Amino acid sequence: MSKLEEISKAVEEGKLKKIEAIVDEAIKDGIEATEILDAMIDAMGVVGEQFRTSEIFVPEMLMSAHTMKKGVEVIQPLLVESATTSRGTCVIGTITGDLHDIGKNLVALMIESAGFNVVDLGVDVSAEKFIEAIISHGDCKIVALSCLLTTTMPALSKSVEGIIAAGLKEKVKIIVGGAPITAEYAKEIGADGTAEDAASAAELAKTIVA
Ligand code: B1M
Repeated sequence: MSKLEEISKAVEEGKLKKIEAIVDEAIKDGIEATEILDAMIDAMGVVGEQFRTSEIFVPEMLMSAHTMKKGVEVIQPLLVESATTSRGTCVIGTITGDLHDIGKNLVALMIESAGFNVVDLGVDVSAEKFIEAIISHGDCKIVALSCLLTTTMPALSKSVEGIIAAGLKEKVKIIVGGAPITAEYAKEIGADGTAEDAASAAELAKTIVA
């Protein structure tokens, strides 16, 4: 089995204690951090499918999530390039009712790497909290909202609506994303853009404030 296959298997099986050592070995073998990340993301796709078909349940899904988070911690320094200039602040969070944060954390990491100061509000973030954070960070240029559940898409729409109603559309660009979010939906709810993955979100952040 290749190192990348070992990494995928460890995430799929939630081998929290083993992941650090396997990822370390992969780095020593010269495997790129982005390849390691892709292997872990693919593994989470497998886990999602197993959950959907009731082969596994929430506790197993959670162990895989913890394992992936640990793996990401190991490669994090290799993913983040040190930015020389500050492009302003990006406030980021996962919306009300939604506890998924692995994708949001990757988006935060990549946006930071693109030269933004990132203020991460965590998960289950209300419209009010997003608004407060935008106002309290004078140089806030972007607010990034992550949403992973179809059931929390209405909360995403409400948050965007709230940010616009608070008169903040002139101050910040609103970007939204997460597996169920399409470009059409982002436009429909009044966001300035969306991206499919963390690297594209960072590219979008750079171009949208330029
Ligand atoms: Co949940 N879950 N989960 N879950 N979970 C999904 C999302 C699901 C698709 C699984 C499935 O059924 N196949 C499904 C949603 C179905 C739907 O809505 N259509 C689901 C469900 C149903 C649930 C619960 C309701 C299960 C239950 O309790 N019965 C429950 C809800 C809890 C809640 O949030 N209120 C739940 C709980 C959990 C855990 C807590 C166990 C755990 C999360 C742990 C954590 O995040 N700390 C979990 C996990 C791990 C998953 C899956 C397996 C993996 C998610 C993940 O981390 N992927 C997921 C299945 C799947 O995704 N295939 C699933 C890896 C990550 C890198 O990708 O998050 O997509 P992702 O992020 C990507 C892009 O989406 C994008 O970039 C990221 C990086 O490339 N992106 C953005 C994300 N945010 C962005 C923001 C942007 C731009 C791009 O701009 C701002």
